[in-house]
Amino acid sequence: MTDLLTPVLTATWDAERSWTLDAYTAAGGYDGLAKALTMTPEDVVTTVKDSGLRGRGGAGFPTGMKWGFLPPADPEDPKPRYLVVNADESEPGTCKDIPLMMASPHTLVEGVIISSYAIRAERAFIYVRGEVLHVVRRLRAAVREAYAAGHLGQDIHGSGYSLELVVHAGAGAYICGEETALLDSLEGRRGQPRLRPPFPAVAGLYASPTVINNAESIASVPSIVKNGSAWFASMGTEKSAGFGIFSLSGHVARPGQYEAPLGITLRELLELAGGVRPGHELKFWTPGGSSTPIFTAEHLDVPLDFEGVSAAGSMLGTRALQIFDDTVCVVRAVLRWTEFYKHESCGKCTPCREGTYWLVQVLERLEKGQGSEADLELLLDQCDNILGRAFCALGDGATSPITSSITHFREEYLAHLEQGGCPFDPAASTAWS
Ligand code: L3W
Repeated sequence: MTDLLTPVLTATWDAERSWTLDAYTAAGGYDGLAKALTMTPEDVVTTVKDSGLRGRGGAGFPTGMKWGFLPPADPEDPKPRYLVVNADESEPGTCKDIPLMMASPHTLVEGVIISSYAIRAERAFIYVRGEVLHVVRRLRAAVREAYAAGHLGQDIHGSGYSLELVVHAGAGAYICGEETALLDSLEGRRGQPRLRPPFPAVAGLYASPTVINNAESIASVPSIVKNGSAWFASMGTEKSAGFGIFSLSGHVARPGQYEAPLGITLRELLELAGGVRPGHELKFWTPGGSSTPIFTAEHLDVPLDFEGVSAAGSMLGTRALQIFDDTVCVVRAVLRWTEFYKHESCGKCTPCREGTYWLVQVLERLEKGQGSEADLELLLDQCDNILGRAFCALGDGATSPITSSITHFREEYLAHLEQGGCPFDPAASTAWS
């Protein structure tokens, strides 16, 4: 089964002091940069385009195409170009970028340098979630090492290309993972989403052309440049090329990060991860974090690529596979997620700010068995009034677990009403038997 794994980003995570420049260089690190600097920036963009790499932050937008949206330099109105890495990993269940940056920060730093060279940016930022101070420290140490080795700064390796890289810590707000809220936060303002268009590629940081990509996307670039676009495209599926980190958490024997080609199934991943906890059965799971409609045991063989998951009614998202066994009350799990969205709503738009508040009110009474069957229709109506009407994806994301859980587990919602309370023992889901 382990032949299903494709360790590239994770290849050196178990090496001694894997986060240091010495360990990274010993494993062939910065070879991609050396090669990129022999290519033209346009050729690097073409390589990434041809590889088929799609954004690893949730939306799956083609990375090379996004880079290609930058307007051509205008001599009449010269503006700097920026690269911004979205490392504000905060989605419930999503836990791939933080281990990547802890175990192998130079993979990201090298990716930043190559990507900035490709788009002709001379200043780049890594925006890290505020709560993870250990990650901020580790990244800053890696950036210092990269400067000292001449990988960053003026005239990198005599190429004539210069880049300054800043690691910026956010203040711990989920909304700052939304790309335009992140840019506002980076500019020193309260993080709230901006209206798009204009997209950041046209008017981003300080109203200048900006490429903003997820940390895993940028960390994938060095291996693509080093090994070629055909190598990357030979993995995964035709439309979802390459590999990705699948994060298994919850009721699974060996939770953790499994790097595999897109298109792998949960059934295969569960075999690698030792299965669901002994004596229990898979009840429901998220394919890509809490913003993606939940799946059930019926979906074990859905190919985990962008098209496969969409065709089955959800989203690949961040490949955060949260596994829940038969001891878990789906209503309680959905209520917890919804409380998160209510807490994290930035308040800018009414459907999300008011809607998430009301979703929690109704879910709370249903979970306590105090509502009525009409509350299910009320919940669906509330979701309908948020979906597509919120300013950014946070509102839509809040509705996904609710609508999908009612589709798959309506009977369980009704059981709460019939019994006048939750039929599940919360202690059973946390005890590992
Ligand atoms: C230029 C155009 N650029 C699109 C760019 C756009 C962005 C990218 C994707 O949300 C999803 C969300 C979460 N010209 C363009 C263009 N772009 N058209 O393409 O844009 P979009 O709007 O499809 O997605 P998004 O706003 O980036 C991301 C879902 O991911 N998600 C989130 C997980 C959480 C994290 C985290 O913890 N950090 O990422 C999970 O499913 O719900 O749907 O760059 O500018 N014409």
